Amino acid sequence: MSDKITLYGLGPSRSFRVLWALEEMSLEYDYVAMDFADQGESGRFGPHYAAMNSQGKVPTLVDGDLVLTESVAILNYLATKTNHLHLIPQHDSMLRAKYDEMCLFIVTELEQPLWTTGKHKFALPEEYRTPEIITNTVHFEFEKAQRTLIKLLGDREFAVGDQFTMADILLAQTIGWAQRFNFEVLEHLAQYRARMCERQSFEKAMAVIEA
Ligand SMILES: N[C@@H](CCC(=O)N[C@@H](CS)C(=O)NCC(=O)O)C(=O)O
Repeated sequence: MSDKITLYGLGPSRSFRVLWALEEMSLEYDYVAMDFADQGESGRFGPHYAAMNSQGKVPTLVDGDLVLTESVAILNYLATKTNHLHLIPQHDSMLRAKYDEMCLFIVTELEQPLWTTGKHKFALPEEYRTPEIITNTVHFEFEKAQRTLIKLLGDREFAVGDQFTMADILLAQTIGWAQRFNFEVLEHLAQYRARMCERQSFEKAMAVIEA
């Protein structure tokens, strides 16, 4: 088994969070771009990939004997592994609580209308898709989540505390997802994302998915 980290991903999807993080940490890794159209043995439902990720989803990260499949768990693992970069608060329990609050808000509130849209546009089997939900409901929910997020962010430069953390990768990728799906993104959040995307690590991760 390779001692290099391997990331299985797909374009700007949630796996991009991990790709960006790997670039931020300057870790060596192999990137495997999944072909979701491949329904065969080497595809996402084939035995090799299914043994690592039983849902056939991305991201999957392999680091030695460790196989991890949830994007936030992967970000937190990598941040802990490279402790010296301070990409996750570890010793200040109040700051760590705010970090957890932000990350959980992003995945349980902000991301959900976006994922509902994805599910009802392409991810669910056709007979389970409900088109009405993605014309109205999701936009109402996303707007509400954005208003709360702006309160959580206050006038800070970063998602949590006073420095860049994995929460910024999570948040900037999620706002980018909303823009890709043509949701109306409030100016404060669009500006925040534009600032985060000025990082070299973002440019490098983009170059990987565009290669
Ligand atoms: N909670 C998981 C969600 C993973 C997920 O749903 N990934 C999407 C791409 S963003 C996927 O692979 N979808 C394929 C499917 O649902 O069949 C995470 O954050 O890693």
